[in-house]
Amino acid sequence: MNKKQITVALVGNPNSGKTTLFNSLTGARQHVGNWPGVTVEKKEGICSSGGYEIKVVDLPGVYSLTAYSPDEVVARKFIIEEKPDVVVDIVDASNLERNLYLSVQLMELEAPMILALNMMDEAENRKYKIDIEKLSAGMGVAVVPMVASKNKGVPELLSEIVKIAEGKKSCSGVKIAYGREVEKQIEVIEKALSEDSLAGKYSPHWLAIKLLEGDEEIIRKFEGVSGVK
Ligand SMILES: Nc1nc2c(ncn2[C@@H]2O[C@H](COP(=O)(O)OP(=O)(O)OP(=O)(O)O)[C@@H](O)[C@H]2O)c(=O)[nH]1
Ligand SMILES: [Mg+2]
Repeated sequence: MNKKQITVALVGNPNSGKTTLFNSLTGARQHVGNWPGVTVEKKEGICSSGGYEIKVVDLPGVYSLTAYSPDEVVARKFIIEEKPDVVVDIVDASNLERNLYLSVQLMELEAPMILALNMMDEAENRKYKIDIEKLSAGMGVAVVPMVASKNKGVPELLSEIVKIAEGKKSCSGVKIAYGREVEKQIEVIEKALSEDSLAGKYSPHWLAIKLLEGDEEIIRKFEGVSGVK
């Protein structure tokens, strides 16, 4: 029987536990190389759950999805261009506020995502109390508490991954509002972009935000395209 396939990307801040989770999910079924064109490590592995063969990709650790480092470019390019079925955002629960900055940027990409709230043991040691349901409702995504180094939460995460892949759960998070003035400008740019060929591949809304931010990689993509400078 041919197994159904899902691609899952693991993304998160450096040291949030991505590789620990990757190893726990994929065991020996993994290989390591470099991303095309850059000497940034590329790790891929396979696992199975709920009748699916799940390809897991361990993306480089990043604090944001701007284009300042090859790591950030690799991570966001994979999410935008390869369109993984599920993006697992690994968040260090003992550093929640700093880690959620990347989560918000992922939500902007409108990728189907799950928040893996890792290092719950560390958070508990520090007596942090995190209201999982409130966090999930506020972000508009599933939140799975985990201790990846002890394989805790891994079955629950796999079950959420399968639910999203089967379309049983909405998952791209709440829409970020930037205030009336900025939203107005986003809309103007978005409209101007809607005819552009890049807008087929990237979300026009996201492109508009990046152009307003002065994102150099995105500006370069538009150079030479008439009408947008
Ligand atoms: N206490 C605790 N430690 C963990 C947990 N998950 C991972 N670690 C440890 O945290 C450290 C960093 O984990 P990694 O898996 O290497 O983190 P990473 O996100 O891959 O890091 P980069 O590849 O540098 O971005 C390791 O020493 C892990 O053993 C957890 O849930 N609790
Ligand atoms: Mg790693």
